[in-house]
Amino acid sequence: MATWAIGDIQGCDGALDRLLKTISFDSQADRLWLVGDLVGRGPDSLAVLDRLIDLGPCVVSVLGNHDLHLLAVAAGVRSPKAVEKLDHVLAHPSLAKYVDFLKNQSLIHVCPKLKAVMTHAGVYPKWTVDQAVSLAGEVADALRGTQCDEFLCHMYGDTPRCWNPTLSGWERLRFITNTFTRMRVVDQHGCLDLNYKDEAAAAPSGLRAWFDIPNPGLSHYRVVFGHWAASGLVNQPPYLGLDTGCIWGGSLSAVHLEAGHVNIVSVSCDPL
Ligand SMILES: [Mn+2]
Repeated sequence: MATWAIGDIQGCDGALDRLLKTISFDSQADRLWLVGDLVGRGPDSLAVLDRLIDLGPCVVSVLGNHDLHLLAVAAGVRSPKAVEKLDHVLAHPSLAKYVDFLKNQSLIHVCPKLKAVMTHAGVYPKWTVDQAVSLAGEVADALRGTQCDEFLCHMYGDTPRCWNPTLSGWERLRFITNTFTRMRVVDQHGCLDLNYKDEAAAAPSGLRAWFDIPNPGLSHYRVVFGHWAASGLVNQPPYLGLDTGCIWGGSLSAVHLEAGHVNIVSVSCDPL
């Protein structure tokens, strides 16, 4: 049995198919971890969702910003844009099934046995794993609750930039959602800068990648994430960034989590 973690798919079902064949993925024996952004921008988000639903319980995914965006558009609180290529999902008679599948994914997945944590963008440097799980649960409750559409409506925005445990209401949920799904760099006070999207190494002075800030709360855990295509593969123990830019004509990557070393398998992707 193997656990494979795969980077941002973003509707690239052809690449996902090739990658699963390359790693000889066996849905009866193996497990698949997905760092989120399953859909959006790529040619076939619908096929990705169908494939993942068909694969069943061997799939564990966390939600990315594009997945949440699909939920917001499906709820009618945001307008679809052609560039997202979500029309086939949104017009599908079984849209509710896809919405339900996404709403039942979390913002964080923790496996004590593998000593691994997975989120889409990262783990906020001031949070322990237990705190992160608890805070992610607040967003999961909002997504699955009766105020889901209101949450999706209030989810958008770059503020508050700084964490304060006394944050409440939509602002609290927005900060938590932004850290798990959009964070890349933080300033010296630990406040988010959600505008910077270039590679980590080129960050202007005063801004650092979230994974360059020591976080004793993550000790003994490997942290698997995606979202940062400009930085490509991040192999900086305990951090493992897997967005190798499939959507941009880069590659789709998988890593075998039980392997003693970082064993990366990649397939090349077609440019859009
Ligand atoms: Mn993303």
